[in-house]
Amino acid sequence: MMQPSPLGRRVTLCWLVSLLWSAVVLNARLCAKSPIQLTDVTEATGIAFRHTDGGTGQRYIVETVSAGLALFDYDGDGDIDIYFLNGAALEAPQSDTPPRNRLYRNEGDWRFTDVTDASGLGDTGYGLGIAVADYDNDGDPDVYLNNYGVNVLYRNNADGTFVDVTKDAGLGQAHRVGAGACFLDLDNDGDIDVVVLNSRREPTLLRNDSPAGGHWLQIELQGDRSNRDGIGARVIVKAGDLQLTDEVHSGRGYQSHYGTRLHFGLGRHLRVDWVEVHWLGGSVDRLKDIAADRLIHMTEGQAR
Ligand SMILES: [Ca+2]
Ligand SMILES: [Ca+2]
Ligand SMILES: [Ca+2]
Ligand SMILES: [Ca+2]
Repeated sequence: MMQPSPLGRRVTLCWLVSLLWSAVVLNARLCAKSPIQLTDVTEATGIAFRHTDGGTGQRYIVETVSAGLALFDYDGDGDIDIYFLNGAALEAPQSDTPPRNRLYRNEGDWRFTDVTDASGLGDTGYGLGIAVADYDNDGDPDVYLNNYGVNVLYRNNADGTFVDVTKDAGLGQAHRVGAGACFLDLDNDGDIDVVVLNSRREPTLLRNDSPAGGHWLQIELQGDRSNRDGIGARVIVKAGDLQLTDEVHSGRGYQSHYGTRLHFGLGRHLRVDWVEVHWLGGSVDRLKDIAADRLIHMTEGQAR
């Protein structure tokens, strides 16, 4: 077999060095121009939640899919808080301290406090899906949990605590594997209905037939410079002593999406003083003096 000449080896070596150098330069340029730089700050936030999947080792479906979470302002202070769903033991008997869902209050500046005990939201069911909305239109967000097992509805008491109203609401279907759950106004009558996906069986549709409660406002955004659906926009609604904050997300709960319309319960307020939309990119639109009980559309740049 012919051996490569010394010149051939030098050419090959130069070619390899040149290729490596080009890759380094290209990588450096890509990094320098990247518009996204993400830093993992989890440890400094105070969030110590760990998801439990049941741990049988059998790899049941629910063990492998993790769970949804919710981002919402549970205490009305304008900061978006985080609610994590947890699993539960599937075969072994429950321990004295079973895994629970966890609620973390946003303290600002990327710091969070575990307020699970104080809030009463430490459900111990096997959580998969979650939906958050003000189902009773009293001006605070409520929580629906879609569990492997009994589903749970929590009403917000407007003082940082929640109460389990599952039985009062006629819910609590047992022995179903629920994953996706949606809170939306299916019939456009101003109250929030529920749609639940159950594994291997028909879905559940829950029409809200509660007696007429508080007033409400629904808002649908259309972006121009940011993005068409206003994803990422923060919306603040002010009505008298009530100030509500919500965000437009591109998915909600567990593998669920039910549009980008935001629903705000207004309690006794017949009019809204103003609505502010903080679009991605920093621009702000503000509409003033809006009648309640209607859907409004806001377009980016419409009300500067
Ligand atoms: Ca908050
Ligand atoms: Ca409510
Ligand atoms: Ca409805
Ligand atoms: Ca209704």
